[in-house]
Amino acid sequence: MSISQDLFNTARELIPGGVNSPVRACGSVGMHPLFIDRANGPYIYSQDGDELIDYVMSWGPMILGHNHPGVRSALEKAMEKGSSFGAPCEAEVELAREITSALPGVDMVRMVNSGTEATMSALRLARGHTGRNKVVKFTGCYHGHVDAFLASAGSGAATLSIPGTPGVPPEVVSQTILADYNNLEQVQEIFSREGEEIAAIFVEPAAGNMGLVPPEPGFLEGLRKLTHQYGALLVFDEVITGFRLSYAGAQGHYNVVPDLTCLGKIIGGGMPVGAYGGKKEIMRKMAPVGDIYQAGTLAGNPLAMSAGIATLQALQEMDYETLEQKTREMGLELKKTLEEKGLPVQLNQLASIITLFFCQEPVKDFSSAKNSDQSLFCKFYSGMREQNIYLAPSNFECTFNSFAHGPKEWEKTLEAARNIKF
Ligand code: KE4
Repeated sequence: MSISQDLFNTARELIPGGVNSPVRACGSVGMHPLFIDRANGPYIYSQDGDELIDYVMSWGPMILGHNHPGVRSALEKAMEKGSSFGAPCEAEVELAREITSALPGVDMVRMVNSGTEATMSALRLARGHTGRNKVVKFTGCYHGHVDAFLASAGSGAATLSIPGTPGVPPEVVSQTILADYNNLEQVQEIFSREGEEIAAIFVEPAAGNMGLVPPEPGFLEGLRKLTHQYGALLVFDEVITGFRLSYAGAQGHYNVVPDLTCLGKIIGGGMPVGAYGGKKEIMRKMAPVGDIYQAGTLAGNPLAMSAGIATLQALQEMDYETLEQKTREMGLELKKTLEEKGLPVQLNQLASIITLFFCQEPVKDFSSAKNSDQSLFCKFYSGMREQNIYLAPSNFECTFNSFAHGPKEWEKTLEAARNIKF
């Protein structure tokens, strides 16, 4: 038995499913998880001593690569001064300045400890600011495990929702309206019906939780126009896309400015950080200036701030366009390699993100993403992992490239795909 399998057996006695986040259990690909000892650059090293090329990259934060020297030394320096003060520190101001300087829609920002906290707080703020309770979200988009967003389509999309998981009372999701991603007409119909009651639209400006699904031309612009027209807020969940699609996030990439932005992942450089921000007149509704409450013991933690600052400062020097071009080339080569094996393959690629779907039709929303043949995906996943290429263990996640990956890793990745026997 491998060390990872042994650890997993022990972990399952102590931690639900043996993991601290469900997707890590590798349930949907029918394999046990690898327990990771360390990581460096584009590589992770399992407890079993295997070196793997990593395209999970901690689900997005590690865009610079693992164990980046600048991030590590910033953490080491910060650690010498202590780990938490429970009082304001300069690093919080510095990271707030980096974020507000980078994102067109963020003049003021509040730090929290996860993407979930960011979206939960932004939802409360949107409701408090507008005095409205209804919220629109899209099937297949994930905004963290916030009760109001753990909703399933009720009698059908574009109607009020039912709980998507036990433990969420029906009344909590009764104000959540689900629509289909990229279906602007459907959202227009929702707003013509109840737009005056809608506090906000929450949207991943490029969806990353049904696999990668970019917005169709005009979709984001249409949501912006609708929310302006009805006095609702447009909230971009940029937990994945922030500082990934460009240094100005998706809002800079698509030139659509939301009222509120949720962040996580990259802004923490691998440490637990989330944030939400927006226009000052909205953000000032938050306590202690305003009366909408949100708080957090470790929000703005000096270690996490130092890792975030070092990450964003390093990213300012990086060439996003070249990484995007290399990612596109790799995606197209993978698609070609798999198609030569007679497989139906759709490639969605945007910036340094790709997802391969095993289906005939283009993937533009959750229902078309679900057409991807999961048995082919599992074969692809296991075939790549057996050759030490580490992909996300779900077809509804993203493959993340990084500034640490190079020709050697990309060639090994393509070679591994060529070797798989389907
Ligand atoms: P966290 O609470 O996990 O930091 O962030 C929640 C979140 C919010 N918004 C978006 C667009 C997200 O993708 C996420 C979290 N992403 C998942 C993977 N797609 C995290 C992996 C996991 O759940 O273990």
